[in-house]
Amino acid sequence: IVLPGILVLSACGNNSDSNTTASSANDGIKERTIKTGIGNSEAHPQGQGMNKFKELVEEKSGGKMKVQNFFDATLGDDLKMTEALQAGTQEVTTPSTSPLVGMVPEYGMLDFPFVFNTEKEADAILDGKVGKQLLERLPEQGLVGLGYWENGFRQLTNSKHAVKTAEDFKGLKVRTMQNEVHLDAFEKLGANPTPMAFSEVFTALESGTVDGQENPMPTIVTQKYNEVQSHLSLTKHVYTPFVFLVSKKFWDGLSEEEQKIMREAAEEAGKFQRDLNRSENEKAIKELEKAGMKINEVSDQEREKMKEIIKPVNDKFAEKIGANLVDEMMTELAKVRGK
Ligand code: TK8
Repeated sequence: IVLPGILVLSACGNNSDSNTTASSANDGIKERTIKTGIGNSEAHPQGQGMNKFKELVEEKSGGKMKVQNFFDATLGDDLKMTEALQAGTQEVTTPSTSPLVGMVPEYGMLDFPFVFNTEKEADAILDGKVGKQLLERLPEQGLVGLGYWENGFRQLTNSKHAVKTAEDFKGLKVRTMQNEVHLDAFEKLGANPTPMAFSEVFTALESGTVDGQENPMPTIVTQKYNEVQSHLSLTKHVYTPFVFLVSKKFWDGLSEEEQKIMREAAEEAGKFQRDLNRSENEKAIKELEKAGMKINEVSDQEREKMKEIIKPVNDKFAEKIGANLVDEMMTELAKVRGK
């Protein structure tokens, strides 16, 4: 009676021993707290997406993995939070790719104005081979990318006049993201660009440090830029994404099961976030019109002119970034367009 008992016990001991020593990365789900931060408000589709991520991680981990969301850049702006991920003092952030070009220069190709015409085109590139290659540049920077969420097509607001033609950009002081491509493109159009972190934008508009800014509709409406901006021009000049980032230091300590939970939650919440973001566009325009903003469309012909003016900027950076990857993006885009 005693012998079999001992055998069973020692077998158990051996098993759990080899589990913890040989590969602790495989032993289930631990109690963890995941601190996330974003620049936008909780009401923004990005904030709603983070709430969805929290819900999914907590559900999939049976409540063991807890997500703590911080909004409104309370943990810092995109660049600062990304650096905190590298240092391992914050676990997750979903910044715009644009301010990350100092870490991954290749992300600059997503900043080329007038490259994507539709969200479908953006999805095809970001979820396809090109987007994946860009994610592969992240681990050497201490970051793990779990895919792309949507910031969206950027539109221009300002306090001076309606921007209907390429000439109308002349002399406008415009806040841009901290990104060389955006800076050069606005300069080429004759505007006076000032790069600035996101959390400083409202005050800069209010004080008149800058005349205008550019962001997708959900941001314009949730940041209440209409309180300090009279004109909204639907320039749709560039599509910029968010990238879902995890600290590599944190990621490497997770078990396979925990990594799977994070991956699935980021992806599912991302689908939810993109849908929500897209449904907000029309609503936001109506709301801002009601709030008294003067809104104008920009004709395709004028957008074409703007594109021509900016072309040398795209060409210059394509060479800097690596023409091969840019060519691959253009070839993929042509396929999506059926050309
Ligand atoms: C939020 C930013 C913002 C971006 C910008 O952290 O800076 O204008 O569009 O949404 O990523």
